[in-house]
Amino acid sequence: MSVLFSFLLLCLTPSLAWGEMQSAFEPKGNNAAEIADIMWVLFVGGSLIFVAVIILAGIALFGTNAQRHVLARQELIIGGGIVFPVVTLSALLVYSFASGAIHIGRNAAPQERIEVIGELWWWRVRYLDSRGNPLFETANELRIPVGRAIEVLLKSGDVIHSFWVPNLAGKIDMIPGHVNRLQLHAAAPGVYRGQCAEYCGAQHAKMAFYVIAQEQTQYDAWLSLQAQPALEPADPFLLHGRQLFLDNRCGQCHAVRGTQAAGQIGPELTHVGGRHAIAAGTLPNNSGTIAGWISGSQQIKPGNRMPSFNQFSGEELRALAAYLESLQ
Ligand code: HEC
Ligand SMILES: [Cu+2]
Repeated sequence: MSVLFSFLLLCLTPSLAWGEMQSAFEPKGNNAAEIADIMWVLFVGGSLIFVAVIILAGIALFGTNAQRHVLARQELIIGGGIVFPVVTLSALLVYSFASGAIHIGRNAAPQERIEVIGELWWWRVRYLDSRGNPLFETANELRIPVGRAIEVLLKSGDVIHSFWVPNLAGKIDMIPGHVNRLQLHAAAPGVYRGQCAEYCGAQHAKMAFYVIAQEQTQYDAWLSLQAQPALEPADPFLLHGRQLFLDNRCGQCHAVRGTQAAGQIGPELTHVGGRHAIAAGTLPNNSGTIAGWISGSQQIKPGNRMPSFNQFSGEELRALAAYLESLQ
């Protein structure tokens, strides 16, 4: 009974995990599609064999004497007990290794390289030129052009993290002192959620990010915008916000290119207003959530490296948040 129950549960699991957001069952790129194929072959093959074994066990327990004699024949025992598992398991091994090798070998010459460094508990992202020198830095978001292979260099600044965007690729650990490589390929434009997949401390669950796949022209426009320094605010309210940012030592931890703020401890904020989310996928990005984060970051993500700043008046907080939101 319990065997049957666990089998039913097993059949249900994929359907529970089905969904629009962040799912390995809905591949949207070459590598993810290959992984999904391997998974289905193993799952369906395993299920068929499981059913066959249960039927044989049923015959052995409840069959007539004649049926049981058939089961006890030496050919069946050697064939079903030795030859079949050896052949099937070897074939599956070769199949999954071969697919894995294709998956690494294909797209062998990536045109774009992005470095992603796991931090407690967010993602430092650096776009690199063809010689591997950084073009600019951003955080918690990767933009990639649709249909092209992007190589992601994965590192860690502290503990082991793991980089996983289920709709686009497999999961690879980010290990301190070591560089792992992963190919990202998106077949269609979209916003794909990723998640740290290796427990890395108290706020591990709030260490997510987004991969935004765009058509080449939009992507190129984004790239050239990111390389620019921050916009000079025209509005006095935004200028006040910038002054507050500079006067309250936000720049000790954050960089805003084009200002004196050049801190390296926290995410780079030069174009923070254009990102999909803040605090590593924890909150949507708008002036309200930015204000909430500044005044209550320790309530939202306890233990993270940014202190809560509760010295600001409502007006000051609004100006500060509006300034950051304006950094598109
Ligand atoms: C001691 C270092 C430190 C100081 C000082 C600091 N921050 Fe932060 N800040 C961080 C860290 C670290 C994060 C990332 C936290 C996380 O997501 O886990 C962060 C995240 C943020 C984010 C979200 C960025 C994103 O893309 O996710 C904003 C906005 C921000 N800080 C604004 C400010 C402002 C405004 C000030 C000054 C009032 C400030 N910070 C002062 C360290 C600091
Ligand atoms: Cu992590």
